[in-house]
Amino acid sequence: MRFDILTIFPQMFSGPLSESILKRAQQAGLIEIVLRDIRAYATDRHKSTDDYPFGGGAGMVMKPEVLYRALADTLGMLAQVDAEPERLIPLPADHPPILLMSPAGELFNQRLAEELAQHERLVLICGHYEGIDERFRECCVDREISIGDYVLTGGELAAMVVVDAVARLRPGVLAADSTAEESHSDGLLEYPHYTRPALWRGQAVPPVLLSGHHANIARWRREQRLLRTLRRRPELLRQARLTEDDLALLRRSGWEPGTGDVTP
Ligand code: 6GU
Repeated sequence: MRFDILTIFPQMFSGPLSESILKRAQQAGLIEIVLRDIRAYATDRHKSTDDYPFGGGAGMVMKPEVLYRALADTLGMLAQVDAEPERLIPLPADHPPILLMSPAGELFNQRLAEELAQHERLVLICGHYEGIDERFRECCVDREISIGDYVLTGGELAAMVVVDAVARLRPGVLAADSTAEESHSDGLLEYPHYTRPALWRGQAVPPVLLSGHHANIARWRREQRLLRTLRRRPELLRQARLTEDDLALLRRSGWEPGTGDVTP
């Protein structure tokens, strides 16, 4: 899978994407991350990527032609775009999804990560300043994505979050099956984990985990996931895939289906 990242700060990506699992995935040829410096596509001698907003107001706006040329090069159509500077050249019908990282976008979650991981290529554009020129967004952006309800200084950290969450879902990037029971994979939070020693500073591991009884362990873990989700993120239960046994346990624990809240 290939990720094309358009940014005015390509150096921000060198750390997070070149360590650990993402490093190994790139070395193994499972993912490819191509950084493109938007500033290289500026058309004036000051290499400006932003300008004042029409109508006034605070902040700056990213210039449409600079973004358009950076995207055109990503899609192999820069020569065509530069040959006709007065006209919008339509993007190829089969272009990869073009994602704009923006706090005004749809909320990123595990479901969207799974959907994006189905594609062989994604283009991520890191927004900056007050935003990007609306005409570029209209012609060229398929989807706007936010990673949470807070404001970052730019889309770079958000793009890294999306690349990480999507890349780890690609076949071969993680050990087989390790994404099956994790938090959010089926709408529930994860069960608690323990490792040696069995008694640590007077704190024992739950005995069932030492019992070797696989069915009991599986049932205990399922219950822990349900109870944790109920206590921490009850609103997730409304979307989770629950069995009759799950529902019975949740009701015994004070869950009121529909409200997503716990009765004290
Ligand atoms: Cl994608 N960009 C910015 N600037 N802030 C954000 C965000 C993105 N997602 C959450 N906050």
